[in-house]
This record gives sequence, C-alpha cells and structure tokens, in this order.
Amino acid sequence: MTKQLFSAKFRAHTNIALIKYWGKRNKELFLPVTNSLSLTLDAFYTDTEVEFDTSLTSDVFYLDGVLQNDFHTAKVSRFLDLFRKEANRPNLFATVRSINHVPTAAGLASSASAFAALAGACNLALDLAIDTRTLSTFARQGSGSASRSLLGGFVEWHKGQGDDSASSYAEAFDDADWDLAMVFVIINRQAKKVDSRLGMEHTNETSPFYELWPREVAKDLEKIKPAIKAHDIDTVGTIAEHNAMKMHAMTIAANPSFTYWEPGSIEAMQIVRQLREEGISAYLTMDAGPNVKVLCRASEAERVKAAFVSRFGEEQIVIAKPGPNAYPLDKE
Ligand code: 2P0
Repeated sequence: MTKQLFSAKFRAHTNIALIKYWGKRNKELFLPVTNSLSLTLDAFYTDTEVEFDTSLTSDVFYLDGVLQNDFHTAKVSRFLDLFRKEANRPNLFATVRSINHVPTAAGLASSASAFAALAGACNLALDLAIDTRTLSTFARQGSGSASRSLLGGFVEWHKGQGDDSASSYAEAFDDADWDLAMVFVIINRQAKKVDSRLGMEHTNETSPFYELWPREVAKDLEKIKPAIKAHDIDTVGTIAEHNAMKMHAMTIAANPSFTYWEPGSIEAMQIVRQLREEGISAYLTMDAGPNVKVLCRASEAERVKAAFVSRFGEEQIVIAKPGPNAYPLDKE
C-alpha cells in the first residue's frame, strides 16, 4: 500500500502569566484550581512540524534537531493520542520536529509554546477544523500554560467547572496594543532544578498558605482586568508583582521548603525597585525558574534593559513586545 502523509507546521509564542496558574484540581485532565491571565510575547516561540505517516509504527520526536528518548517521546505520543482520537485514526503515527526559540526549561515557558504549536499543527495536518477555544482545551492537556499560547495579547484561561474538560479553555481578554514591553533578565539558561509540575503539586499538598491562594487569585483578577482595559501599567504591574510574590512565598512555606530564586534573581529584583525609585514604571514577575521578567513601557524598555546590562551582560537581557496568535507556517 502506498504511504499517505498528512503534515503541517505551526508557530506559537510563549506567554508569561501576570496572574499565575499554580495547582491542578484534576491532574489527568490538567484542570486548574484557579483562572489565570497572561501576556503572549513575541521574542520566544516554538516552530513545530508534524507529519502523520501511514507507514510509521510509532511516533518519532526531534527537538532542536535531536532525536528524543522514549520518556520525552511518550509525552508527545500521549498528546498526539488526543488528535488521533478526534480523527478516528488510532494507528496513525507521526514524526514531530520542534524547534524551540526559547531557552528550554529555564523558566521561560517552553512547554507553553511547544504544546500550543503542536496542537495547531495537528489540527491543520489532520484537517480537523477544531475551533480555537476547543483547541485550547487540547493544548492544556500537554501543559496547562499551553492553553494560553494559542492566543496573542492578554489571555485568560478559565478554570471551568468540575471535571468538565470543555469548560476549561483560554480566550483572548484584550489586545496588548499599547505602550507595553516585558524585559527578560536571563539569570540562568540551565534546566530548572524543580520541575514546575512537581513544584506546583508539592506546594499544593504541603504549603499551609495554599488555602489562601484561590481567594487571592480571584481578588487579583478582579482588580487587574479593569486596569488592563484602562492601559494603567502601574496598577497592572503592582498586582502582577504581588501575585508572583504570593506564589513564590507559597513555595518557601512548602515542606520541605524550596524556591526558584537564585542570588542573581534577588539582585535583579533590587534593580527593579531602584528603577521605580527613579520614576520608571517597572514591575517584576517570576515563574518556575530563576529568571526575572520586568513589565514596563515599550518606550522605556531600552532604559530598563540598560539598568541590567552592567550586572548581567548584554546577551542575558531580551526585550519582548506583545505577541500574536499562533499561526501556520509554510513547510520547508
Ligand atoms: C503559569 N507556570 O501560569 C505558571 C506560573 C509557572 C509559574 O504554568 O504541569 O508547565 O505542564 O500544566 O504549564 C508552568 O507550568 O505545568 C506554569 P503543567 P506548566 O505560567
């Protein structure tokens, strides 16, 4: 029988949460404890090509040109299963080639752009015509934050109800078409020590402060949404910074305690506070890694960058602007 190929290529950008996702109520379906709200950014993205091939007997996964082991391939295969099921083709395997334009696993959300790009590519390759809202529920099941990377600008991921997968989707909250940037201070490009999935689970199970988290997130969301609509960077930044600090405080209070912060992270935080004392609107957020991201005005981003360059080096500081929806690419 002649083999048949169904292929497509997609690009998705990373996103950084201003109101964080930190805990699942259903681990199998990646259903979160709270809503979260992010900004998609242009500087970091993943390009993924998927080629379903009727002659293959198992999936094959290349990341940045390197053939991946069984452990990493199994994660991709479980994700491809969602699309095989949708297409009613349980035995149609694929070669996945993914290029990360993101320092992988350094707290720069590579899994978000990776699973969003793969979801987009599978949908197109198999001609499934899944709408973006539903596709975000698929992306979510690769990595929670991937649900938000299908969309550009400010994005809200709704926690949904009970065990209803369809109710936990991401949607555009607002475009970010104003004087806004995020400056990335890359403290460490190495893979993080505590994987975010394990870190959030451990925090959820052992931190006495976790029970406060859902209420804090609800309050922060209520306050940040009108501030985003009003383009009020100081209110947006103040709420986002406090939300991140509350997340990191929970990890310190976990038992055993842990933190994603490194000495360089704390130095970067001090520089952010110094910038504010100088009258610059600069607010930090941090994720499951040591890197510090600074929300600021695009018109002041070069000045913000300059404040970090002498301590961390030019190549460690990246200015990002709001990024677009995920989109298809021409195949090579
Ligand atoms: C976020 N993070 O909202 C939060 C804040 C990190 C800190 O989503 O287990 O890789 O794959 O759903 O999405 C990183 O966690 O976790 C993350 P899984 P994910 O961006």
